[in-house]
Amino acid sequence: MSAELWNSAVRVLETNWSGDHMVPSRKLYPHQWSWDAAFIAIGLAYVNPTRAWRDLRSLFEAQWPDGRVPHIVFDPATAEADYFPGPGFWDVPAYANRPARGSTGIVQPPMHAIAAWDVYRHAAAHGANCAQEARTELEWLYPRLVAQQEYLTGRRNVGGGGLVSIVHPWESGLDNSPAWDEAMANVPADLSLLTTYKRRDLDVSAAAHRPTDVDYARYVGLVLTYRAEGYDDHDLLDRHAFAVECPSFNAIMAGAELSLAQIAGVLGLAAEAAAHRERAQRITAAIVKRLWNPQSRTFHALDVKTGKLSPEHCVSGLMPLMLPDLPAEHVEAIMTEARSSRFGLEGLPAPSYDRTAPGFDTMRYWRGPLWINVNWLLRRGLLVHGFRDEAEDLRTAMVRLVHRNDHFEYFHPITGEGLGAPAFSWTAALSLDLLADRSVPAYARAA
Ligand code: 2M8
Repeated sequence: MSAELWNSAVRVLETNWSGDHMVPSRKLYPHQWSWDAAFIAIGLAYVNPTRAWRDLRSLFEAQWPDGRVPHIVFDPATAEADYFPGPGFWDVPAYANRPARGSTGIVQPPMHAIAAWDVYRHAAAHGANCAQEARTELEWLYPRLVAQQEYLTGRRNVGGGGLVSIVHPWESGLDNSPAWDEAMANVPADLSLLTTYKRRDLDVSAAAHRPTDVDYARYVGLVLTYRAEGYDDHDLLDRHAFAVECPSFNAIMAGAELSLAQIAGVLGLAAEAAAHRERAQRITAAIVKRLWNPQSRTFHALDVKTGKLSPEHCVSGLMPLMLPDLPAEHVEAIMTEARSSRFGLEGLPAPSYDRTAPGFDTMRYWRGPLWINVNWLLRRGLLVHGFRDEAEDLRTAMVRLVHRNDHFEYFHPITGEGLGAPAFSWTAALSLDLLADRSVPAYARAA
């Protein structure tokens, strides 16, 4: 099974390589996506570290002068009609040496430091040349990764409590999650926008899997207001209709600081390494303070505009498990939630949304189906806190699922059937990592 899965994953990554970057899927997502590039690099490191670095470099070459890393870098060779919302819709001005309309103006979770550190660790296994290349790439990336963190902790500290606010559900990567429902209900839904702008996702995938038109009208409206201000972040709390602190995004922020600490250590920057570790602790403490609900005993998304926590139990609530400084009480609570009938880590990996909720939808994306990337993060959390058996069960469940059902974008949370785009890059890349890497993160707590 391992060799078969390995070879099929390598084939997917070969097919989806576009010269200097990887597309998530040839048909549905024909450009480069930010957090996809990070997950992809982690797996690509085993088979072609040069491409893994190239993918990360392509993305960071499109970094904005203010430090933000755009959620999509557009491929100029791909027609506007091949993805909506495309470059013309985002209408991003030229910056640095990049032409206008080269990217979007929003971000995605900063997974890249975690990826860079993993690629670096694995590159050494490919011999001296790859180790030298890894060192050079790490040096190039480090200040850019730091600038990304500074943008997010600075301009995006909309709530003032030390956490990042996302200003669009697409920034979470968990786009259509019920975690945003309450906050999104306050965003105007102008359905007439969908006569001006045509959705393309419905041409290539089933409507039952995708967000509704009302959701899309809100998505489009939020971009239009952000775009109208030149994607400027001043007074977002008053000006912008959506500002939410997501437990998953912020856990990745803190995880990135821990990886930056490792990277700074390798680069001989001891004082910076200590500062990164401190920042990780501060973000962890802010997640506990701001996003924990002692009644539901899980982490929720916080609507910064209303000050209310979302009532929904989503897989994003389990993500703070990846943080080594999470207090024992919260670790235990996440484990209870992860083992419960809501997310039940039995046989199949965890679904994106509470199985027991009335709105649990086995087909609609991020409202029930299960994803390999979030389960990969969950496994990391299990390893960080010494839950070796559960981590191994989850690893085998993911490997078995992909082997049986192929490299789909996401999977049916009851039958395991592959859903969404086939030949999906991060599923393939993370399968390679799941087959190859049994190591525990360096900052894991002693078991
Ligand atoms: C999905 O998001 C895009 C918008 O960014 C879409 O629905 O068109 C999400 O699953 C997101 O997490 C992912 O990065 C992207 C590309 O795989 O697809």
